[in-house]
Amino acid sequence: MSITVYGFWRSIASFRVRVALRLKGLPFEEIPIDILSGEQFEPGYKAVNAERVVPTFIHDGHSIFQSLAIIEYLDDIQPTPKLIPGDIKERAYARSLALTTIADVHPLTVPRVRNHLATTFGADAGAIEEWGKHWTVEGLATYERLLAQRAPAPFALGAEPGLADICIAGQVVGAHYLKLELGAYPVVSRLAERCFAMPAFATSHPFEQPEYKTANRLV
Ligand SMILES: N[C@@H](CCC(=O)N[C@@H](CS)C(=O)NCC(=O)O)C(=O)O
Repeated sequence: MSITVYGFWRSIASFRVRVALRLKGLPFEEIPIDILSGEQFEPGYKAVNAERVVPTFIHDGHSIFQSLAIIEYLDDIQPTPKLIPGDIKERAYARSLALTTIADVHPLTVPRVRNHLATTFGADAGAIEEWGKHWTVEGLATYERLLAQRAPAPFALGAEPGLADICIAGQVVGAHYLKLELGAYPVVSRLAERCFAMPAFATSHPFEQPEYKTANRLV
């Protein structure tokens, strides 16, 4: 089986896919697309992913985009360990926790939004950073409220990490970029610590990617 991921070291959506692949023990090659310098808009990449975002996942020549769709596909082609529960109520809960960041929070902080704030509304670097902090904190606070209603045991849905944990850990990665204090989100923090104690999560963290280590940059 051949797996290629077009991704970027800093991309939280790419992080989600890297973790899922590593939890499943599936080897892959990652091709970097620098979304900060605009490589996602180049014609060559448009042919790979017409949405012009990362990640794009290629399995034996078949292309899939959107991290949630990719992780669901991975659960289909490699059923163990299962990242999405079989029980329909649990599955819906896992997807709900996942979509909190995938659909509601993370899209507010991506480069195309930050660039639009600068070019259309004249936001300077400080204002854009505040914007990112605001939505990242909103995401953490939302997860803290949600996890207060059903405590992780020890992961969001039970004994093993899955889709929901991957997404919550990604939200915490956003906090790491912005050097946010996590003390106000103890349940989220403990869950993230549990996740990042696992090699699949730790080695997928943006700060562990070779491009980050060489460039040593945050933006
Ligand atoms: N919902 C998508 C998010 C895709 C996305 O927005 N990716 C970001 C990086 S995390 C990107 O490529 N942004 C490019 C841009 O904003 O121009 C997923 O989960 O895969």
